[in-house]
Amino acid sequence: MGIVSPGFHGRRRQGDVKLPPGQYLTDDFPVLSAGPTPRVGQDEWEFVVTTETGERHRWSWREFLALPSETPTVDIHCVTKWSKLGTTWTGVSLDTLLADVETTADYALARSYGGYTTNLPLEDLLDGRAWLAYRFDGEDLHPEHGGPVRLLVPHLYFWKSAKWVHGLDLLTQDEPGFWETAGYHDYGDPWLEQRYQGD
Ligand SMILES: Nc1nc2c(c(=O)[nH]1)N[C@H]1C(S)=C(S)[C@@H](COP(=O)(O)O)O[C@H]1N2
Ligand SMILES: [Mo]
Repeated sequence: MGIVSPGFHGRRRQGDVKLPPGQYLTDDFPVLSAGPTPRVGQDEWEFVVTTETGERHRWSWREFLALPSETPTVDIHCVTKWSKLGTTWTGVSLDTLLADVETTADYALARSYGGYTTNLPLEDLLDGRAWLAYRFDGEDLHPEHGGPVRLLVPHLYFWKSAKWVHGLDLLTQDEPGFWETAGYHDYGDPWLEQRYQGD
């Protein structure tokens, strides 16, 4: 015991960590919400995808939980400059949810209970890059962190990961959401430091 081979890929040491530009590490899990925390019970929660033709696909909590889940471990990066590494979630991949949704849309607008919205290209929700997460660190997702269900899109700044997510509008034209309308970047790639419009 005690010998770690050079190829060991377990817990990353501080010196090995590559953070996006301008970010610092935190072990805390800060809460960032633009308004009060909506209390959405699992029984009333539903997820609704509305396509560009107005077709609606909906999942109740029960139907949602019956879908195959994944347990991704990912790094998250907030535009206020904290990053948290190796966070583990349980959720349903958007690939799974959108598998039978027919669409030619290029954009998505996520809608949350409470009115928050955020936009992203539809392709950024696909190919194993986005989940509807309902557990964090082995426990039901806490309401402050978006429970019962939040969007998790770790390759973009964390404002794109809509808490208390209620649905997705699939759109043929990009439509800015809450923070994007307020001057934040339309796409928000942390590695390109796309914090604000014009970055
Ligand atoms: N519905 C909703 N989702 C949201 C927000 C919000 O205010 N409302 N804030 C965003 C921002 S700016 C960040 S950094 C993360 C924060 O998630 P956390 O509170 O779980 O850390 O949620 C994002 N999703
Ligand atoms: Mo944020």
